[in-house]
This record gives sequence, structure tokens and C-alpha cells, in this order.
Amino acid sequence: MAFTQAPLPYAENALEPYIDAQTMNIHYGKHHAAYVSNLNNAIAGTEAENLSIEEICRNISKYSVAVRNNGGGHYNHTLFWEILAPNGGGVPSGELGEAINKAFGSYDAFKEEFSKAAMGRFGSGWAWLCVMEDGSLKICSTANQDNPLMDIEGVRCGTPILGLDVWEHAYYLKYQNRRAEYVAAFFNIINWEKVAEKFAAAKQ
Ligand code: MN3
Repeated sequence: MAFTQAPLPYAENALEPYIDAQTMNIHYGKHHAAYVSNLNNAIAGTEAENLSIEEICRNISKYSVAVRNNGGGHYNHTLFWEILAPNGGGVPSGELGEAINKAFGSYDAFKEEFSKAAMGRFGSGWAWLCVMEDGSLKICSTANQDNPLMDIEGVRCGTPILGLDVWEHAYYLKYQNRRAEYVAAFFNIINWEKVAEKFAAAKQ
């Protein structure tokens, strides 16, 4: 079975003014689409065609660089579209809110540490909030299209439940070199209900 892109769960202009429609159009329609197409080409005729994208990522050390880059690209962008929402933002409540307070001290302290991870990633990559095996939360960052599921020393962290794309293609049209403004804007469009669902699933 070839991998396909799930439809965007909102219109391309729905995240404005935080992420502009043209960026969404190119990011989803060209960048993510290319990762999917290149991934399908890279695994054509191999056993990986029968695996989930999570299974491929968890065993990525067995695969080619093309599978690592494009498989990571597909997994990462699928998660990214899911955890964004118009009218998102606010402060997470319930078990997720408690876990954030426990791990980081407060929502504001979480926001600061996550922003540091996003700003500290030199060049292209991602910032992540991950669930560890004991159910606790940790922030990390990966280069290129790597992600915390990947079985690579220095990359593997936990199960990602929130991710921020800090490749220039994610923000350059609107923010140019001002990554800090893009990172600050991100917190207004986080779909915390979806992140809480992922948190609950990751703890099982
Ligand atoms: Mn991207």
C-alpha cells in the first residue's frame, strides 16, 4: 500500500494570520506531497510497503537515507497538520496540563523551553514535546526530517505528541528571517485537544 496524505483538517487560510494561506498551500501541497511521493518510490517493492509509517520510523536504522528523509518528512508533517487548529492555543488542562506543570513547572516555563528548542535548532529541523516510557514529558529537537521515534543515537527520545516545523519553508514567505515571531505565533494555533488525545494514546 502506497502512503497518501490525509486531507488537511481545515482550509489553507484557516490559520491566518499566524500561518498564511500561500505557505500552507505550498507546504502541504508541494513539500509534504513530495516527501510522500519520494517515500513511496524509495520503498516500492520492499516489505516496508506493508508497514505503518510509525513502524518504519522506529526501525529507521535499517533503511536508506531516502527512507529516513522522506519517511520522516511524511510522519512529521502528518503530525504537524493534526496538532494545529484555527482558534487553537490557550493553556492545556486535564492530565496533559498537569503533566506539563510537573515536567516544566508551569505552562509559561514549558513555552519558554519549547521556544528555546525551536530557536536553538541550527538550520532545518523540528522541536518536539515527547512522552517518555514512564509517562513524563520531555522537549527535544531534531535536525532535517528526523523525529524522536527514530532508533538513532541522539535522535530517539520518546513518542512525539506536539511538533513544530522550523524549516524555512514553513515560515519564510510571511516571516522571512524572523523565526522567533513564527515560533511565538505557533502557540496561538496549537490544538491542545488533539495533543491531549495523543498524550493519552502514548501512555497506554
Ligand atoms: Mn515542512
